[in-house]
Amino acid sequence: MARILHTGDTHIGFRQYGLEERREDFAKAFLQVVHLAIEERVDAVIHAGDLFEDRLPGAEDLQATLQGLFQLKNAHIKFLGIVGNHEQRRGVQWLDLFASLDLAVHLTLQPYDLKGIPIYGLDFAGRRELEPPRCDGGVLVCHQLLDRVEPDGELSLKKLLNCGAKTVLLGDFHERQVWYEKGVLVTYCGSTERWAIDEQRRRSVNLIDLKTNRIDHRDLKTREFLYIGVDEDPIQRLKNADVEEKVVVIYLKGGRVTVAELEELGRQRGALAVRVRDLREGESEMEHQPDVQMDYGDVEHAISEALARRALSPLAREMDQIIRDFRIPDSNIDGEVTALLEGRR
Ligand SMILES: [Mn+2]
Repeated sequence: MARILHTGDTHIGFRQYGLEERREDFAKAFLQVVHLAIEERVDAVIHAGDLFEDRLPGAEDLQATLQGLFQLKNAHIKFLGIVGNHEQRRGVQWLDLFASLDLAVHLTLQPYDLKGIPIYGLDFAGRRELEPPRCDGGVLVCHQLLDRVEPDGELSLKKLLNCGAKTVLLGDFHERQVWYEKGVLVTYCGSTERWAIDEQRRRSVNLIDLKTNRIDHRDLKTREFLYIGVDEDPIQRLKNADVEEKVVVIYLKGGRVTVAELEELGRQRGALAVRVRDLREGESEMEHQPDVQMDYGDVEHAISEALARRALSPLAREMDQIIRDFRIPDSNIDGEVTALLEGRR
């Protein structure tokens, strides 16, 4: 038996809605996964990328991550991972740092042997069409979008099924998906906390026996979200439902209520946050234009995705990250970019 826990898209360090509580939630989800792995006595945790929200996690987040990795090590459970698009750095990857401390293995195309099964890994390789590598008789771990989940996904499921791998463990798409064709198992594990409000389904991790490809999953206990649909009265729901400490997501299609009123009512009732998707037409409030359903995070994400589709050099990509990093004040950008070009960064 070679039983593994497949997880990914943990996004530790994401301070969602600007809330410290949400930042902690993402780290807690990782620790929950670690505890589950220990409870299930798996041989390895396989992480399919995006362990971190970005390439500069804070000390609190590194502390939680290291805590989890040490717990796995003490339980003799291997942590095998690849690098996702969110955390990718130009030089040393965080995963390489953990590997140098003997806390992780950075999977590559030189297979790692897990109880006789070769495990291949491919770091995020951009948003251009991708030819899957040969992985005969083994497991391939990668962080990419399949054409089955995005029409212009860079990896074709058909080609993937013919690359020789018996099992393909994916990250990047945040909803759990399972395909089983021609004896090959292909699966996305999904994110471990709701990274975008449309990630409504319960978060979970995969448990897989690599010898038989038998797959199972375990649900995670994450921050509760209360969804209020377009055909419900949001005021009544906010008044009557238990919203304490929850993230309330409201979809609005009619009515005269303002977003500010809903946010205020939610706050009074003890909600952690209220997010409103205003789908009403004809309203002219600047920040809630009809059919423009974007959060600040969505815009950042959209820019990153668009850039990933271009053939930029790693250096150009890092320069872009410096410019868009809100923690680097505008007056320091010159210095930071110069330092980068001179190799001092
Ligand atoms: Mn992700």
